Amino acid sequence: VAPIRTQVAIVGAGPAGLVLAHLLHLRGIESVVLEARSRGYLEQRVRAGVLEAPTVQLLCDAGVGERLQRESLRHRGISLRFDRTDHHLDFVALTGRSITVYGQQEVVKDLIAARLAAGLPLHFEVADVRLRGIETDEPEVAFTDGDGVHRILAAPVIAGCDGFHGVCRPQIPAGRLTVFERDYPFAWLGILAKAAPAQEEVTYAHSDRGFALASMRTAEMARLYLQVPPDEPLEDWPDGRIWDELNARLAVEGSAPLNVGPILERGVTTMRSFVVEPMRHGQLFLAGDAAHIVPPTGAKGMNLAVADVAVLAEAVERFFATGDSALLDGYSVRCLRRVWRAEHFSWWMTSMLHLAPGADAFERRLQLSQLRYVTSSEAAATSLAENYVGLPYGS
Ligand code: FAS
Ligand code: PHB
Repeated sequence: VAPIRTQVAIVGAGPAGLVLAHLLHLRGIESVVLEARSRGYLEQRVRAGVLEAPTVQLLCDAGVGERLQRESLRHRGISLRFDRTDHHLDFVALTGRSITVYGQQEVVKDLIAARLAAGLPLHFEVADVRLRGIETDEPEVAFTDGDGVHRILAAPVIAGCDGFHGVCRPQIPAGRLTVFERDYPFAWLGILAKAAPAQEEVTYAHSDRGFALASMRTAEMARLYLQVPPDEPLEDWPDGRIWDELNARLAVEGSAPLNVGPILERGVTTMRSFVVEPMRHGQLFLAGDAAHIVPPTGAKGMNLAVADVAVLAEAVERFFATGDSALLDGYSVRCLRRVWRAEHFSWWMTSMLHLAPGADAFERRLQLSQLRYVTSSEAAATSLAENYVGLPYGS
């Protein structure tokens, strides 16, 4: 079968791959997206929930923010709970910007719909993806399509948007990458429940029983998380125990108990900080989780993926328009500035809010001092706020 030829081969149809494909299309650059899973799987997978202001701006400017504008929840800030008290941080008052709650799968749905409506190539359920010649000017992606046909996709630029467990990063010779990694001695047990959120805004709780997070997807759908030991078996957590523990950790003076409802989805997410440098090898450019992972405490994961591909789309456009590869050559360094800012912020929020097993009294006092400081000093609160709402691109 003759090779498919395009300008950019995109492996992975998560937020990184789909936003990249759309941004390239707006710039008149052709791409082909290869995705291992089915459309149905992608559109129901519950993951990130909070969009930074720059992410919302980018999606709206790119013409894929219409349903987001209509259906998302716009929040002024977040709450931190500790010392049995609720402390609200008003990001709008502190930074002039707000945050948006809109499930990652909703963003994915909107982008898939836009891609298919434009009749642009997006192959689901591909298998055996293998990169060839990434160190040459004519790299290729070999794969088996959804009908089991072996295909070759030839493109001068390959975008590895296939997530942490993808195949692109591992195809870079080990000696050419530096890995920075930190594992955490806890994980998050997350549930999606058909129950009205009991809090107005996203609420993080630091308690002597451990961390909890009360978020939401809609006015009828709550999204809640509990800190648990790493690889905690789900069967140790029947519904009743989940709700009791969430209530115990989130309770503060005068707070209402959570509304209980059927749990529609549950899972344990490992906590990890991870970055590879550089985010590029030859004509392969890594973006999103394929290149970096943050613990979800700072709600940065999906937002970083979008920020990476905003840089990559501009660099690719310059390359095909003028043959000038300067922006492509600067892609990794430019992305890593924002990546490391988000890595630090996510590590900092995680360290401040979680009760690490074996943490001694000194560490616990430091945590409480930090929590009291960020909720009493305008300077400290502004620092948290500007990182949470999202620093401007390129800062
Ligand atoms: P993704 O992993 O989203 O997308 C990669 C895509 O590539 C997938 O669709 C995958 O099927 C595909 N793929 C993989 N291998 C392939 C192959 N060989 N061939 C073709 N396709 C292939 N972030 C937050 O901010 N808040 C959260 O609460 C949060 N919760 C999370 C919960 C879980 C369980 C996980 C795993 C992640 C969570 N994240 C969260 C982080 C998450 O949102 C990521 O940051 C975001 O999905 C990154 O987007 P992508 O880089 O596109 O990677
Ligand atoms: C979510 O709503 O899924 C969510 C919110 C805030 C986080 C992580 C996840 O820090």
